[in-house]
Amino acid sequence: MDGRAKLRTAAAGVASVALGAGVGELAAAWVAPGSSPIGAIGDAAIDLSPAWAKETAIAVFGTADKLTLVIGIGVVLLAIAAGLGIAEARFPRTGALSCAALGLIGVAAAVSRADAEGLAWMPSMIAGAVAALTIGPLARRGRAPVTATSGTPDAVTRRRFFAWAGATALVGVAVAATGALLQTGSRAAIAARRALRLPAPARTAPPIPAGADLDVPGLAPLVTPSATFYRVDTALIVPQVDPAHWSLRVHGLVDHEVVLGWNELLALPLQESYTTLACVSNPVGGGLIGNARWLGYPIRELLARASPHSDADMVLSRSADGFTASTPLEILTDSRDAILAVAMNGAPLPPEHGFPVRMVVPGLYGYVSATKWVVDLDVTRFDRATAYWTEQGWAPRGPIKLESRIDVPRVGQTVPSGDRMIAGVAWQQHIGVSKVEVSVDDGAWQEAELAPAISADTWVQWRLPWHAASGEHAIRCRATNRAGQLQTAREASPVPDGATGWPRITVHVA
Ligand SMILES: Nc1nc2c(c(=O)[nH]1)N[C@H]1C(S)=C(S)[C@@H](COP(=O)(O)O)O[C@H]1N2
Ligand SMILES: [Mo]
Repeated sequence: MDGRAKLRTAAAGVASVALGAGVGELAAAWVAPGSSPIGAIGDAAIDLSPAWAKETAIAVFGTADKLTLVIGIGVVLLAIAAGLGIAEARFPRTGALSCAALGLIGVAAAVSRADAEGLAWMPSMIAGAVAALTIGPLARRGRAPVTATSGTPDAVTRRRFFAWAGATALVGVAVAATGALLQTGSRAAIAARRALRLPAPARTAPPIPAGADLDVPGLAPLVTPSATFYRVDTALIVPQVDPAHWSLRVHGLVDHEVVLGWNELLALPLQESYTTLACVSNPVGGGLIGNARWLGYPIRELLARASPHSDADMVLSRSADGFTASTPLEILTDSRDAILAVAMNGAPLPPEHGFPVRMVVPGLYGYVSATKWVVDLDVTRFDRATAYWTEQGWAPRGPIKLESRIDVPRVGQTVPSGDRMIAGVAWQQHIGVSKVEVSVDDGAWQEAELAPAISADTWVQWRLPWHAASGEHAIRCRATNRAGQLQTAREASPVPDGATGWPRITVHVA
């Protein structure tokens, strides 16, 4: 390759990487605003660089240190990209593979963050893939077209190459700018969440009773880690609410309208409690349920300030993205731990679980109570207002039904014969579970060992030793609540107010 061909293939590399990085930034704005490729690599660079380097950077660049870092990363990346373009033209695929590797570095940087989103890997993965797919064809165009007579590309093919490379780079810059613009809204929210120091609870959660976690391998842990907690909402893009601009308005059928700001909320006496959330869409045996330790302020106290009128019977909560839930007023004003939660399992709410503030109400399915990114409480009446899912045919009120689940053995699992354990969970929040029974192969119901509950607002674990003989076996379970009611055997689908039926699994014993 002559010098000019080298220049063109270098330009091909720069254009491809610009396109990849641009698409990656756009993808980040869409699926994981805390994990943009450049941002993730920049944060990793900050974490990995020695203290003196950070101090020098701050001393030299002051508050522009982050911008300088981003520009620096950009320059280094483009220099690498130029080299990759030349390499790709010489040794086809080396540039493409290196682009993919660059993407993987971004993925590693993004997923290793303490607060990585579930899709944190995606933006850098997409960036690497786009650059890898673009660099080959573009580098070929930069290098190959030569005329027979002079041995160099004629003016037309040269122009055509630069048109292609220029368009690629331009599209890259345009999508990067769009992505960066779309991320500006999230940036303040992400920064605020990272900087937040949670206040100490005025009342801590009761200690978990000894033996509440049976520690059976394969059994759902008693407290669900936030990273694996189920997520259900109507938001395609996770709303990014900056707490500095957050407020909650309580209005409607009240004597006094109340507006609560973020700092005011944090200054109130906050309480910790364990509550098991469940989704009405959870089928029998399903995983749309999780138990966490929440920190928040009792909604009851806030409503007392507003002083609801005697004809009010419902609170329509609304989120920043327009979701609504209808919660019976009496449930929000009785003694249960219905709270405006700011923390989950000891950390600020993850953005996808409602940062900065969500509702948590023991005993009700999420669709009528657990509003994430909550900004408005309208005190109203069931005959005057309807919530999001009620308009889609779901019940206006959603008390959680008594249910149980078999976690061990897993559905369809093959287990070795011998002494095994059957284990699972059971729940009816705010009422509590008093008994779980198990039947193997339609035999007599045997009472399982029930672990102590954290509270009536949480699920409980249970287990039963089982001597497994080889062959196919069917296992069923059923719970009884603390009011003495047996879980119904009647099978109902989730619509309109929650699934029922006894869980049944079949296992193969070898
Ligand atoms: N803003 C908002 N809040 C919402 C929803 C939603 O779609 N939007 N879904 C609700 C439903 S149906 C459930 S089951 C719970 C789930 O909470 P999680 O995603 O934190 O597990 O959130 C509730 N809160
Ligand atoms: Mo739900």
